[in-house]
Amino acid sequence: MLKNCKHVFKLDPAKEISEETLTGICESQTDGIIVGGTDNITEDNVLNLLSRVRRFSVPVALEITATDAVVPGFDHYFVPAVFNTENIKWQHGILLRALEEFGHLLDYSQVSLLPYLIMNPECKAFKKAEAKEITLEMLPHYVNMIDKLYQTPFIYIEYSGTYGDPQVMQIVRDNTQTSHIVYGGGISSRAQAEEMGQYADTIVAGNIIYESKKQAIRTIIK
Ligand code: 1GP
Repeated sequence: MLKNCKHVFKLDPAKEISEETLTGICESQTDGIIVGGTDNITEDNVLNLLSRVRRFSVPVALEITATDAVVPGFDHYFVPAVFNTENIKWQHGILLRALEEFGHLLDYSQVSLLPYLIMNPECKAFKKAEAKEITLEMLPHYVNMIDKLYQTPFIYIEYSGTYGDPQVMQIVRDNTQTSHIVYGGGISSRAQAEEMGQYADTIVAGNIIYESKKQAIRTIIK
């Protein structure tokens, strides 16, 4: 999943969502759903959301942020790894501990690493991951490290909660050869979706779902 998605919605298991909104989101023209969030992710709320989304035919992936809330039955699993942190725990430390515990149960064909550059210093994920601000001068080096040295399938430019800087996305695009670029943060209109969609292979809309279903659906681009 994601490689063939121009637009995905991110649903947060810790947030309430009405049946009407969920139905509108799942029956929309979006290419997929990612279930993921930063705080209060539990096995119960993930399972509950999965069973509600599974009534529809839209593909659904889990972004694993809590190792005790991994639930079978998703189409794919993403393991986030923050690359602009100096605390290795947030890049691969937690992942290694999870592999130690659950590695024997994993089907690696269903799991992808999702390398993040967190660009919004105000967002929860930035603080939680002890992320470090990336200057425009340093940005190409981060992108080259991920795209050309680690050669990861994805690179996720995260502005969670705020709309990002198109200049940043232009630099990311210009320096990426093979990694699939994902953009997320503050998309609440068609114009923003189209603008970020010029640089990113996939755009992610999250918060807007909980503000206005109608506006959320307008962010879908093909
Ligand atoms: C969050 O990138 C996603 O991880 C989407 O961001 O919630 O700001 O739309 P928003």
